[in-house]
Amino acid sequence: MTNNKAVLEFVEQSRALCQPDNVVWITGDEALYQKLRDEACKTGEMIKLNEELLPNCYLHRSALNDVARVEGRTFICCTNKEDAGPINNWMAPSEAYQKIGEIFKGSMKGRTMYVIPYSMGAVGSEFSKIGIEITDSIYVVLSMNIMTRVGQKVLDSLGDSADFVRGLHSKAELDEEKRYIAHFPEDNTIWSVNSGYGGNVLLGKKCFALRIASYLGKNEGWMAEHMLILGVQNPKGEIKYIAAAFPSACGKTNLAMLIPPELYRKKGYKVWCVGDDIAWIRVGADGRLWAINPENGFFGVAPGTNMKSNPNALLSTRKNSIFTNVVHDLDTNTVWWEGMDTPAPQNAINWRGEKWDASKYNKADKSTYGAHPNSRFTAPTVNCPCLSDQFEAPNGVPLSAIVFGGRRAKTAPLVYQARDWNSGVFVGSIMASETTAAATGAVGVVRRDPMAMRPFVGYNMADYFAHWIEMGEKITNKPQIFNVNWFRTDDEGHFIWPGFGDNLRVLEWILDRCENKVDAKETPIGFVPNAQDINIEGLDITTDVVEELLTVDKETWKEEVNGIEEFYAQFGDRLPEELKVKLEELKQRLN
Ligand code: OXD
Ligand code: MN
Repeated sequence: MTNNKAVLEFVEQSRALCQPDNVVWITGDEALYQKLRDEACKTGEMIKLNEELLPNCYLHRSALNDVARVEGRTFICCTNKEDAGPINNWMAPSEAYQKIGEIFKGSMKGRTMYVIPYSMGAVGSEFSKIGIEITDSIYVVLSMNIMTRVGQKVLDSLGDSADFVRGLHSKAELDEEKRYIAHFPEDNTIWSVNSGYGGNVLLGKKCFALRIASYLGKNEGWMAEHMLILGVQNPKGEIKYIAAAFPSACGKTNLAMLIPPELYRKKGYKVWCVGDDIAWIRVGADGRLWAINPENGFFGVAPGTNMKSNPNALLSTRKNSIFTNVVHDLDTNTVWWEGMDTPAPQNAINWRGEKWDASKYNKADKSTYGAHPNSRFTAPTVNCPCLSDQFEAPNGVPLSAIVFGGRRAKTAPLVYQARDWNSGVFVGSIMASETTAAATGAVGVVRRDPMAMRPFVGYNMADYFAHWIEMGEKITNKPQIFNVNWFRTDDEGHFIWPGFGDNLRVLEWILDRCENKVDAKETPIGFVPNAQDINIEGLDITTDVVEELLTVDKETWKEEVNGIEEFYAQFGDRLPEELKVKLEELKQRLN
């Protein structure tokens, strides 16, 4: 396995603390994975699905109280409370090690402890980083093998370096009251206990690739972002890359795997997916920004995924995948979820593991759902029909544009471009998403979610804004920054823009702007398209409707400014001067 002293020490310390019956190293050996799958099926932890229809696919059910990320129990444990900032929960490292250490003590008695060496990013690339996750969950071992690059090759690449992220996870008793997801950025360490939910326990993902990595990026001069990466290929065969940040439930996976509208397909447009959730971004030797997707799989929300909304995502899950908390169709031994474009199964088990009667389904009553609304699939990226051939490129892909977005019924236009880098940072910092009751048009609560990183910045959010501004000074060949809003509604609360594949029409304008091929109109918040420059050929909407989608209403934005001021106030003096200036400038333009 390895002679790396730091790794052996970490494994030994974890063994002494958690007291497992035995220790198994995950070397990448397929026979071992198969043994673990068989064992998980024997204990009921997983169910093997129909080998012909879903080869090497498994169904897993989590504990009923353990179905989502737990932001309230997620902590940044750095020495000074101020360094965690006003958005994060904070615990002193000594207190956290003591308190959570007590919970880990003996938590693996009677169980096996698995040691998973994994790489975020292609093994051996300069962009990549290594982690060791220790866990008592076979589900975690098998899911990490889908989501990251795992095994002996990672240990070989690490050599005798101590530069790896130490992740310790135990399901313990899955006790909600004792559930902690603790990050120690100063020690390159993550402790996760009493959960089995992916976002809390697949430590390479949110914990490492965003929270710890954002802290590393701040210190090392790069960025870890909650962004998809896609490539748009034009009819000339040129591919331009875009990274985009959206809060949950705003269609990141759908955009990353977009299928161009027929009109565009005929012309020769293609969209290639590099990643659907996380981007690690650096300044290249050419002064441009280069991005990799550090993951090796998709951890997607199942409900709503179907052959119309996102065929590429659905097709990605047809082999070597794990489904969590979806409906089990007993007749075919396959899976189903709400929003699947096939009839609900008659003989089925719901996510809770109970017999499920599809005829009682009522959208308003969650207790009648077959699949949990946050049920998931874990699928290898290689399965994705539109995976970019640059997915494994060690240095990633060059970014032409960065796109922010949220769900706003009224405020934000379909698309606008920031004036310059710092204006773009301002646009990202004021990102927000609304909970809208679309049917009545009622505007819900606005949650500020800067750069879609609210739950994922491993340090003070104000310092994170400052880091974005510092990065701008280093990028000599800057990408343009945009904001999109696919979710504008009419007075009856219906979405005006068709969305999905037709979002390519907006990406086309974005890329044209990056190359100065198209004019724009100046507004108080930035540049919006001239309505005739958004291609609506073949759509059921008129230029007037596009005009409406692009309006920037001053009164609405004055109200928005109040919300921004309130949000900014919590950062006090730590908020970068540059952003205060941008806010003042916006206020002046609105008056
Ligand atoms: C999320 C996810 O919660 O990607 O953002 O799972
Ligand atoms: Mn995400």
